[in-house]
Amino acid sequence: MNFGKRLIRLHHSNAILFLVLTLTGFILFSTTFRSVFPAIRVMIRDVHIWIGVVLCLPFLFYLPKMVKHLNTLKKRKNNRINLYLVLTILILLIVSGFLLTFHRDFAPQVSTGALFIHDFSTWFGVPYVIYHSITRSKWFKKLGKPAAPKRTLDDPIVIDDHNPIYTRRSFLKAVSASAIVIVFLPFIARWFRSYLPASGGTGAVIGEGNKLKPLPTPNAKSAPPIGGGRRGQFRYYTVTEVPKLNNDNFSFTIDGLVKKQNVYKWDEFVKLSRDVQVSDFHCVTGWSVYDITWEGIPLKKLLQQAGIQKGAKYVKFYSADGVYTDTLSMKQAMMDDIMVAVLMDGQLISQKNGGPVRLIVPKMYAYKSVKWLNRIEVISHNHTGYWEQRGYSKDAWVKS
Ligand SMILES: Nc1nc2c(c(=O)[nH]1)N[C@H]1C(S)=C(S)[C@@H](COP(=O)(O)O)O[C@H]1N2
Ligand SMILES: [Mo]
Repeated sequence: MNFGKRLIRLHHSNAILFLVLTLTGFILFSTTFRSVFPAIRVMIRDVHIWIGVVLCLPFLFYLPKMVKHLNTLKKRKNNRINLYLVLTILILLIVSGFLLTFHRDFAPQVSTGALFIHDFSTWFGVPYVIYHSITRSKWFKKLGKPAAPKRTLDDPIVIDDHNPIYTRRSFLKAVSASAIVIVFLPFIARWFRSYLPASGGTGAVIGEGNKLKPLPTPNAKSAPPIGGGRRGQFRYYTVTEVPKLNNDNFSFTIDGLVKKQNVYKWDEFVKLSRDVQVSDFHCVTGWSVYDITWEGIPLKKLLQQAGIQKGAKYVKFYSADGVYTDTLSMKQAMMDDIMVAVLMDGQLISQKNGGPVRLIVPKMYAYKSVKWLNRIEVISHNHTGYWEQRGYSKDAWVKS
């Protein structure tokens, strides 16, 4: 088989792989899909990674032939630009994909950067590849005809049907490019906005769909936040509908193997004395938020006040969503920086962020940090949390 034919074959197999990568990538990225196939989420991630690896192989075979290929493109500037673009996108995706796969072995800053590059090259690469495959297809080439008859240098330049200012092909190219840009622009804009600093954080108390009274008065260390305000953006995750909490349906229970069981209503709960701490927040999918000032009740304090009974080995956390749970060993639960948090950067934690009350376990990946926390149960036997049941590692420690 000659080089050209092999290149075309390579294109077809790569196009299919790229399509599957785009689909699995979209499922992994989308926050709405978290509740759709939670059981196969880890499998989708592994498929995504392995297809990425498979896509590297033809690329490696191609590299030694690249010089030869470039020579055939000497007179075709557009094709050369296309080649460089595609190779740049591929290299960015492969390197950042590699770093994301093994991000637990690196500092969180590495995955923050890798995730940005992976998203960035996807948001620009996918529309570009779609454009490329449309405008290079036989179907499109047929549409683009008839081409103008070749002019010789002596002919006067006449603009007519055969020689329009824009050929039909370039007109169609412009149309497809604009259509693709129009479809993708809102997504790209939304993704890009998530990296801009949050607006409107002026110390006002926000709760969105949650309606709770009285509102907690922030500690002096919270407003203004001693951490200086968080850096980075949360991706709001939920595996259920977002629960709406108000004075009637809010309760906070501490029970199980404790000496004093307790069920707090909101007005009692806001009276508990709170501490302030600054910590970072890491999701195992690669994003982080840094220097968040949390105000809440240290878990250790709550447990000590309740009094631990003999035989108590684990602490189980429940969410008001009725589905999500996680556990810590008693020793882990006694770490000083675990917090039952009520305020973030001086504001009531918003509904989609897990408010009014969420758990914060700074030293572990955030799947431990149960949102809409409404019950703490001290137990004797281990319980496997929501995401651990679905393939997440039982070891959630973030490497420091
Ligand atoms: N109840 C509940 N808590 C949850 C989750 C969830 O889906 N439901 N997702 C976890 C995961 S994987 C992460 S990364 C963080 C996300 O917190 P955020 O939505 O406030 O960014 O919440 C954790 N706690
Ligand atoms: Mo996460």
